[in-house]
Amino acid sequence: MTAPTRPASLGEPSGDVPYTTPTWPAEFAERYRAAGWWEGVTFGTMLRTRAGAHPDRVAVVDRAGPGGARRAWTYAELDLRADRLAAGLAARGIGAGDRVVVQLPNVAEFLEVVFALFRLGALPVFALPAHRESEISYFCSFTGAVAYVIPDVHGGFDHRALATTVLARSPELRHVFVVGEDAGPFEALADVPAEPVGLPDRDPSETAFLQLSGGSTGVPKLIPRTHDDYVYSLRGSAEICALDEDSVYLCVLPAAHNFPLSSPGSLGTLYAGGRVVMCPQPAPDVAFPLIRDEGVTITGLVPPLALVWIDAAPGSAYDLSTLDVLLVGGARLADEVARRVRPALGCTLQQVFGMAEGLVCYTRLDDDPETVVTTQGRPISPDDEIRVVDDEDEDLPVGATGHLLTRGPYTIRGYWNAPEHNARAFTEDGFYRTGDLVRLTPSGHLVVEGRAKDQINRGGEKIAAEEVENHLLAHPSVHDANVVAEPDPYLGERSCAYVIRRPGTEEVEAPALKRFVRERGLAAYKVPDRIVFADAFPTTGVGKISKKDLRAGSASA
Ligand code: OOB
Repeated sequence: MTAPTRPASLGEPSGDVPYTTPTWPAEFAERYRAAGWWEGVTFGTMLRTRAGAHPDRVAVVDRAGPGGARRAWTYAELDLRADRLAAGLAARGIGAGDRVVVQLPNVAEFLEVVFALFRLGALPVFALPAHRESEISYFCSFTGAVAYVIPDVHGGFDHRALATTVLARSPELRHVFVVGEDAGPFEALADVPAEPVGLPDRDPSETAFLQLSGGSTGVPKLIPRTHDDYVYSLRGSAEICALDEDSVYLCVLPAAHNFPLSSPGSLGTLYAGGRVVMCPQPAPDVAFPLIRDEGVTITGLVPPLALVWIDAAPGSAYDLSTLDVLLVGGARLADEVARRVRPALGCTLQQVFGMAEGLVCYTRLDDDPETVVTTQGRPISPDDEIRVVDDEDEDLPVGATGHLLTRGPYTIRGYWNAPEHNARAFTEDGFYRTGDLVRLTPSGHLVVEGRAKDQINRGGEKIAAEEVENHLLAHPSVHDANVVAEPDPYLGERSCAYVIRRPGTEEVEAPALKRFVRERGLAAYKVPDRIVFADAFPTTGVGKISKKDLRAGSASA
């Protein structure tokens, strides 16, 4: 167990939540260093080195200037902005080990903020723009966050109002910083930067940030990633996706998610010295002109968006010919859709099967076309250990479908501050139980066949059934609730809540129940797509509720 260290000059961490960060046993850490996977490079140094090598190349472009104007920051500018923001944050008492919830859309400031925090040794906690009071209050209180970074308004939603509510519920939260034109009652991020102060480089083995797990439990788990492990995954991803200084990556998915962040994502692109273009919305009429105008070479999408782009591209007026590679992942891509990528978009498909906990698999650019459309790739690292096991943790032969367990140089050994959950989510010898059902092909590629975890994968957005069930159960007219996945032609899966009403209470209907859940401050994508009222739930032989039967639609009404 290690706790982040901080220079004495910065004073004591302001959050006093005791926490534990399980890490790699010494013999593994030594092995990963000796093999050259962990190079001892921090995010701070990574950016500084690139800025030194080519200060005038553009690092990040967005359309978030006044009236949607284009902004472009060079590597030297991004580097200086990170230093200046770090200095301003330090002057406000934010320092190493502090947690800062970052909830920003796809704007250049996202990178400025995270690199400033990396340089301070403060830990970004990556929230998604869709998160609301329920999620954000939990992140703030669970991590003891001292600051929360938001846009003013995004997608018509006023994040300042959300921050006001969150602030009232989060005793440790002292600062709200707002990106945008109107900070309201809070401080504008633009007013924070100050003359750079000489900050010592961080220890590359310490936790750099907390990423969110898709989760299958009542509350999301937080994933501690170190500079060493994450920078390695960036390097591996950049190599596999053939990124170089001429690469232009379009960040379409929410920037904080692990896929657009690191597979190869914005950070992998900066690792390679390329250019990140922040895309404010995934719709073709927004993304396609950006591809044409910025000469985008590579991007990443979840399967439902890939389908929308495939349908929109053939008749489109926009020249997409610069696009070399489309990564698709986050949820299973149907083979038939995979086959349509090149004919429609004129680019190479790369499937990616990854998880914020670590392991990322890619099909390779030189894999034969059949492998690319029918598998979800193979791991980044020769030191990624893959086991496919049965229900008793016994290894299965190649080709058999079973539970995927994994361990390696960029897969965590435990969630942040969750010892009890860790005992279930990891084997005694440190393999992460992914909850995915996979089989291995003789070539070592993985095929994702299903899922054993209690989760709904709604087009790449993960919903923990238990989290939604708890919100439903809070309604006075609900006796019991079970949330399961059901097939959806566009999303792959959507959520269906089976609900037993409480006898003798007012008879609640589906729209009111959905509204109830939404008003409890749950992100909209977690609100059940469908609610079915039942008199009883199917049970297994031992009397447990059978979600398998519910998925098959057998509740008695
Ligand atoms: C990515 O990360 P998370 O943490 O949101 O979700 C991880 C889970 C996996 O355990 C698996 O259940 C599912 O998402 N998943 C896929 C998949 N890619 C992810 N299931 C089937 N096929 C795929 N290609 O989703 C993520 C992180 C980094 C890169 C890409 C995706």
